[in-house]
Amino acid sequence: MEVGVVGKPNVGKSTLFNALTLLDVPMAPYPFTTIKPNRGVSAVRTACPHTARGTPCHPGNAKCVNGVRWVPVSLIDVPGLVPGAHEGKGLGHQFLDELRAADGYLQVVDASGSTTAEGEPAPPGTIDPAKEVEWLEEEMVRWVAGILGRDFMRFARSAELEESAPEEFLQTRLTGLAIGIPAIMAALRTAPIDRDKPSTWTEGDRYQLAQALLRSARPRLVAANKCDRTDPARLAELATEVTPLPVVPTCAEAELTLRRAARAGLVKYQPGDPAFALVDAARLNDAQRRALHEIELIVQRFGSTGVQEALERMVFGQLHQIIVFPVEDEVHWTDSKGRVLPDAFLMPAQTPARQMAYRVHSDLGENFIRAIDGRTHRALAADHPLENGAVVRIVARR
Ligand SMILES: Nc1nc2c(ncn2[C@@H]2O[C@H](COP(=O)(O)OP(=O)(O)OP(=O)(O)O)[C@@H](O)[C@H]2O)c(=O)[nH]1
Ligand SMILES: [Mg+2]
Repeated sequence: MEVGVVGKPNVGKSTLFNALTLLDVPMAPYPFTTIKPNRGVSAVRTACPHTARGTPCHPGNAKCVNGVRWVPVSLIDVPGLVPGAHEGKGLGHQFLDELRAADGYLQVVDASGSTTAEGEPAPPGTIDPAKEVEWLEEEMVRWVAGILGRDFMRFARSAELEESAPEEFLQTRLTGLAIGIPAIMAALRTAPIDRDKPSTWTEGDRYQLAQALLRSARPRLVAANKCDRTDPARLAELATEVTPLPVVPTCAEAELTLRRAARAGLVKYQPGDPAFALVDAARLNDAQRRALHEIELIVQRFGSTGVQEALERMVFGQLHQIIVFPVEDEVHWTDSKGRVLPDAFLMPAQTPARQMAYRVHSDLGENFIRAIDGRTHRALAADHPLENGAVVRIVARR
């Protein structure tokens, strides 16, 4: 699972990325600060099942803090995309290619409207963030339509000669994007084309197909960043204007400061918390005290900095992921070494039990006999769809 942090230059992508990963990639108030993609790991929260049992857990891959499990999610922060990126402007091709493997896009916009399309500063409220959302979709659609359209007639004719199914033809043309057959079938239904005659698909048809494919296979969420400098009425309008995309107001700068202050032991704060507390006010200098007071006002106004919420709405709401806890002993919820709930994995909602077994280990998938639900102790068949928070033992042939 990888989420791409995307948008035009200078909107706060790297600040949001640093806040979410606690890495330290360059950030600055001018465009093209990021010149090559940054990869890092963040985490989303879920209630740890250990709390229901009253026994402590022994987390391996996903730490547990006060009954909250933090499950890893990969992030990629790319350099700012500028108009014409799909034609290679501002190295757009290269950066878009880095996004091929991302499962969804968190688009950061400057909600305060003070950054131009090229990332230059502008007076607040003069640039429309809704247009930015529209524009990025168009760039991405043109990029995918461009991949599809390369040497199109030759490929289309040979697909017709070989009588390839249109979904397979499309999947092969877009291999690097790893789009599944169901999404391709859904896209094919939206375009008024002769499905079996790709040679008759016009440039417009290919654009429409690319748009439908991106919409279904690469969900987006808008982080309305710099919300600290944005009129609340404008935030509400933005949410209406970009419907059906969800919009989460964020203050990446505040989140980064809080996470770093928490790491330094200056404040008590867990990402996503609606408040924070000073550990020892006497240790702070005046500038730190003022900065934290400003952040307190932002957090009070919005309920949080919005950054953790944006990632979680992306992962759970847009990408429909659930968290599953594989165990080797369904009674004690332990692995072979007696560790309670050692792992927590993200997977698509309704993942069949056998598919989950493959995720844990390919041998477990291949030799799958049945799964056992750790709560009800019932046997689950290979195709049983798993639910969020499931504790599951896989029984496999040895
Ligand atoms: N007021 C305010 N400023 C922010 C916020 N988030 C980021 N910034 C500032 O916006 C500027 C740009 O931040 P970056 O994180 O470098 O932006 P970017 O989108 O990664 O920029 P490029 O890499 O150049 O595309 C910096 O001066 C940040 O401090 C925020 O929530 N509020
Ligand atoms: Mg950057």
